[in-house]
Amino acid sequence: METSTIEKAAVQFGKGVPAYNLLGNGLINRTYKVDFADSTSIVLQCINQTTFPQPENIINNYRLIQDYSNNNGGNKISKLLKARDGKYYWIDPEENFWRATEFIINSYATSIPANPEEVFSAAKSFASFTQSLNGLQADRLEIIIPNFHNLAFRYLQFEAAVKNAHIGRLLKSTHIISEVRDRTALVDFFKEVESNETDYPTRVMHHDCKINNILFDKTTQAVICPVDLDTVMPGKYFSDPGDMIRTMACTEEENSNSWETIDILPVYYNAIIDGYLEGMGNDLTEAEKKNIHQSGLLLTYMQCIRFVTDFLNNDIYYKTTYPEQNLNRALNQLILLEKLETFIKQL
Ligand code: GN1
Ligand code: MG
Repeated sequence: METSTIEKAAVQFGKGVPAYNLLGNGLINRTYKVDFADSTSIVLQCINQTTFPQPENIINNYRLIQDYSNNNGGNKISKLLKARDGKYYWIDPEENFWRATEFIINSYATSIPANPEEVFSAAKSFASFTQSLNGLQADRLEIIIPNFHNLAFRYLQFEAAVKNAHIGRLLKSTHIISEVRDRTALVDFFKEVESNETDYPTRVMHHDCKINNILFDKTTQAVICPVDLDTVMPGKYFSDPGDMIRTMACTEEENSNSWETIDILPVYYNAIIDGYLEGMGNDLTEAEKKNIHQSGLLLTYMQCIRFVTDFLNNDIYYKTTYPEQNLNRALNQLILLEKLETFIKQL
């Protein structure tokens, strides 16, 4: 994206000359940290409208959560900023959708947890985000991406991609395809969760609980708050602990091709479960507590499916930096899933 475009967007949300840097390593949106001459800083984001066809829904949900938290002494989130025209977003002449939040000073995010304490407090923070919103009816939130964590739907997308794939891509994916097909019991479990509102109530879930979506305080290393609230919407219990297990309890991140060293870190795994259960307090049902260990399986399986589906579909969804990256990501997630299955059996 051109410098002038980013600068034009930045000045909508702050005063003076902006300097910016790319922030984080998201696979969908473009995010920048912008520093203004008056030493204020913001997080500026250009929303990918292929993934988010109605970006104003992100704003609606953000405002609903922000207002609810402010009025009910809820958890802190970084403040959504108004553009010069008074709206909470700005559309540039090329129809790009921009929005901004305050940059919380003295904060940092990390891609790799430094210790189990960090993992525990991240898990507790994501849980208490959901817990503190339990008085907000989940159905008041917009469905940002329909069927986002609907495993049955993702499975159908996968089978459709297999059917339509180019032969070259299909041949490269055969091992992953057959391993995915061997595990449809997870899809059945998902269907049970989806259809049973009593045991598995719909809650406000974050839906992208990676460690780099938590801000920590540079001085105290304490958690400040979760960020990247674009996919906050109604969901089921497994999404957030599942994504944490997938991304924090592993020795290698999802882009790693070090197949031999992909494994589960038991201490981090336990820190996630303990932190999540503590943060949710008594809100989890008996069925959710009993099936908490299914969450990592569901999300790792789903992410494997989503990556291989995108590879079979010619890489139309996730950003890639080399030709077979989505295939490698899928293999990474499959290996992690196998390790997770073995690990869970001995719990
Ligand atoms: C996407 O863009 P990012 O990294 O925040 C994706 C998540 C996946 C993740 C895999 C809207 O998140 O669901 O888990 O990539 N977000 C969307 O790294 O599809
Ligand atoms: Mg995200």
